[in-house]
Amino acid sequence: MSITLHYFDLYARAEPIRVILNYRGLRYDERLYSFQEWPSIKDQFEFQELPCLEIDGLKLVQSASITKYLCQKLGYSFKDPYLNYLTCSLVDVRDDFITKKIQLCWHEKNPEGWIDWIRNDFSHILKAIERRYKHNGETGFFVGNSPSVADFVMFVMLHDQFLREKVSEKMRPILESAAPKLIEFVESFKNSSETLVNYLSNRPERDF
Ligand SMILES: N[C@@H](CCC(=O)N[C@@H](CS)C(=O)NCC(=O)O)C(=O)O
Repeated sequence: MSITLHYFDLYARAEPIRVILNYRGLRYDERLYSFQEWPSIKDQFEFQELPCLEIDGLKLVQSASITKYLCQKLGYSFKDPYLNYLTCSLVDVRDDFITKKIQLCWHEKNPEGWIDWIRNDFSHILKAIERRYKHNGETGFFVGNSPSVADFVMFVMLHDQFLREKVSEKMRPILESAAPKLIEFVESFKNSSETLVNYLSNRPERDF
């Protein structure tokens, strides 16, 4: 299966896609565009935005839909409408989160405002996410007993924003005080895939 991910040199909206592919140990190529060259190539993509994933002879766009497509294709999904809703609603939570981060950190260049927003406005969402995790019985997964798109997007959001080495000194205490069970989830999910652990130790360090 030939797979190519088109994006910029960022984690941002592409990282859940990379994490799913690596969790499963799938090989893929990446085309990372510079912001200088982007205007001359954006017409090649349906909504003139990235990420785009080429797979199965298709050019898929819209990051949340790409993650759901991949999970369905790889067997990380549920047929039951309610279980499916439980997974997709967490995809929406992560989408809101990354959209807010892009607005504050990228467009408004206000990283301190971003941290304040997490402390003051996002803590109650972290608590609600933790309640979901506990309600599922702390199985190591957010829904049922197997990986789903909910785990991939929550893993990326929690690991990259709060726990990875570069940010953990400042950010880990916020998560520890609001929703400590989510730290256990991140550790357990990471260690459930050797190829994911490998990817995380070898991926380029990116600020965003
Ligand atoms: N809803 C879209 C948003 C995509 C989006 O805004 N992508 C940004 C990068 S994160 C982009 O392509 N910016 C370049 C542009 O709009 O010209 C998604 O989730 O894929």
